[in-house]
Amino acid sequence: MSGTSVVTADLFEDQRAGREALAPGAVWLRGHAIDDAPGLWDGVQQVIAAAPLRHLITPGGQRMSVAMTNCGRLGWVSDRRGYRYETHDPESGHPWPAMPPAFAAVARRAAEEAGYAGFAPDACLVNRYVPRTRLSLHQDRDERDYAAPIVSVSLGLPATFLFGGRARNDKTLRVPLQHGDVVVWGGPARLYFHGVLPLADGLHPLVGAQRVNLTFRAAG
Ligand code: MD6
Ligand code: FE
Repeated sequence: MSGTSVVTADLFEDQRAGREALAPGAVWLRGHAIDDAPGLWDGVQQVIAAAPLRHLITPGGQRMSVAMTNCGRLGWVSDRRGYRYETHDPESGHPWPAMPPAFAAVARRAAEEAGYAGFAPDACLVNRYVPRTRLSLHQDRDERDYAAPIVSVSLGLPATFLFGGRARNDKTLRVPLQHGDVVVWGGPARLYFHGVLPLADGLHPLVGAQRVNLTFRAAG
């Protein structure tokens, strides 16, 4: 996969420290959720106790290497019938666990910081990566309304996030996401292709030998 390293000079940089524009509408907020991370991590434990992580099957029949679950009114699911949001966990038949209040507060604050005031997510997709897990280039386009941004919070091991463009084979930036980083993504970049390179080995003091990514969406 071709790519360009994210070095400061490549980016349109804002005045504020820790804030880098990836494209019009997409902002990387370095360390924005670092103080919230322990509380978010507690919430992740509660969510996965109620709705265990699982490897979904793509419509093409492949088992995803990322393990996923959800909280909030809607949850993202994939199976042979396609990708969609559902109110109930298909594994248990129960509604997805409620979104912990701290989750929505962090997502709302990050969105506002990025220029998207009033973000009210109804879905939080929890993605768990262990070493060698990757997420191939994709667009997030199963939400009903693309006016709202997506807010992505990284916990645990670092990962290289690939940030492309409108077309699948557009050049990609490589964004080194760390524990506590947030990416807010909307407007003209809302449908840009993106993915995650295979996770490297490591041990994070809070999260262990894994990376957990939370993506908040206004899905329905
Ligand atoms: C991840 N994130 O970082 C995967 N999608 O683990 C995504 O696929 C993603 O970070 C839409 C917007 C932001 C993201
Ligand atoms: Fe995505």
